[in-house]
Amino acid sequence: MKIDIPANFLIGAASSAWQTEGWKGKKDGQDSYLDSWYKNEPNVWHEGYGPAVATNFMENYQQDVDLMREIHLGAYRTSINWARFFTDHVNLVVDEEYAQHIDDVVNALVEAGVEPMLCLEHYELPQALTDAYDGWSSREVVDLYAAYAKIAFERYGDRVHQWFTFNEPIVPQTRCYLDAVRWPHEQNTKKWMIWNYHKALASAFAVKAFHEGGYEGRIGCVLNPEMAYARSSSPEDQRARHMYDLFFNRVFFDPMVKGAYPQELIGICREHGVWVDPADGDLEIIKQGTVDFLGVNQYYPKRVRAPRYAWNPQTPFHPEMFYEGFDLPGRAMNKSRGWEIYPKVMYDMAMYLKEHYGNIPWIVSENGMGIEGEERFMNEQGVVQDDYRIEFIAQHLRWLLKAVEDGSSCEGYMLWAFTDNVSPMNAFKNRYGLVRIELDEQRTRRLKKSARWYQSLIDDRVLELPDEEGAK
Ligand code: BGP
Repeated sequence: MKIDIPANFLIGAASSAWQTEGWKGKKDGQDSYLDSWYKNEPNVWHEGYGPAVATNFMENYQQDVDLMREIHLGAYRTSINWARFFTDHVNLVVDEEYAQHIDDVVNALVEAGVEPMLCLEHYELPQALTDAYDGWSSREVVDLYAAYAKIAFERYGDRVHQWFTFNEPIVPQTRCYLDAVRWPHEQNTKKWMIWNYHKALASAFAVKAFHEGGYEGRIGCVLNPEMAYARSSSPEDQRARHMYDLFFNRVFFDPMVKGAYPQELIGICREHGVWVDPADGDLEIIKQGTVDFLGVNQYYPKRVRAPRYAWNPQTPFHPEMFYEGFDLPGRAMNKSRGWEIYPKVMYDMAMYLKEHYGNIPWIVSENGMGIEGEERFMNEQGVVQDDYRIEFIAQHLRWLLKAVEDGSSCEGYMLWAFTDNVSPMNAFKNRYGLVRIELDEQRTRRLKKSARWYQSLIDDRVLELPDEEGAK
């Protein structure tokens, strides 16, 4: 079976600053949240690898850009490392050396014909702002972020025309303050909600500033909605799905796309003492600062059922009160990552956006497959024969293209990731890249088989699937 890829459908790849850069040239006071976590809890990072060296993108970026050029990549998203962008985060003194590095990366991409996309925060909250204000707990950080956004637009806006305010803004506080599974292991559901809220507000300020500045292009946010599926058609399981969607998807979709929080969310949060009291005028900013488009990171389905046990009143309030995870028997799995593989998630998310969010323009900003021990699949020339990745991308793209055919306004697909890079805790355990990174001193790069296949997709604009798959 052959499927045509529309001529204007973007095919790119993504990464982030902290997962690639390494610490070369980093100055005192420039630790991000990730750097602090790595320093404070090194034992949970796979084989001790972490952000310290990463892929040494600081020194090796040109090699990556050359490889992007070689496979005709359409676009590359990375982030500005907010923690490194200033030498003084409170008085906003720009680190010219680091800012120049971003200039160099952007210029190299433009020169190579690869569209640069920049994200203002991919978990790189400066530790200095946590020390001074407890991070997003404080309204001050919203203002400092808004000021940072303006400086970034002013500096790079002439060459960068697609911006993202955050990558997965819900994630750090969910892991740290809701589930408390990550350093600093502080459980505080109200703080989780305050961080969600301040980030939505900060995003709105940045969007407004971008529009008011009259820059060319558009601005959105990269979200990680989890397409939620109920175990069964029972009203109880359906309600569990609804609640999961409300607390983890709509909590960002609604303010960012519709400009207001769902009343139901506000009501339940109030009931449990975890709602936030917005400052005067803030809700108006959220209303005015809705995004132009969305990036959607999509890896796996979230399956839920109604909870089987009554909530323990001694346990702090958690939305899990309303749902329980459910493992579908027989599901396909990526065992390296522990994530279910269900390519139809792309189609269902596309239809969800079409139905509930006015078919806002969007791209798949991340999708991909992290596999452990990829050296097993190297041929004699040292090229990883990652047929499983090709199959994974093909199946997901197939559903996405079907959604486009059915009227979804999805405009592109960006693979996570261009090169192998550092995952939170898993470090280099699971490899995601089209490009293999050796953990030698140079961090040697080599294209995998999937990179050449990706190139053929870009060049021929045809997705070919084995016939038996097409018949399924
Ligand atoms: C997304 C993040 C990425 C990346 C990816 C893969 O949630 O935006 O930064 O890490 O997931 O997940 P992981 O690295 O945990 O395997």
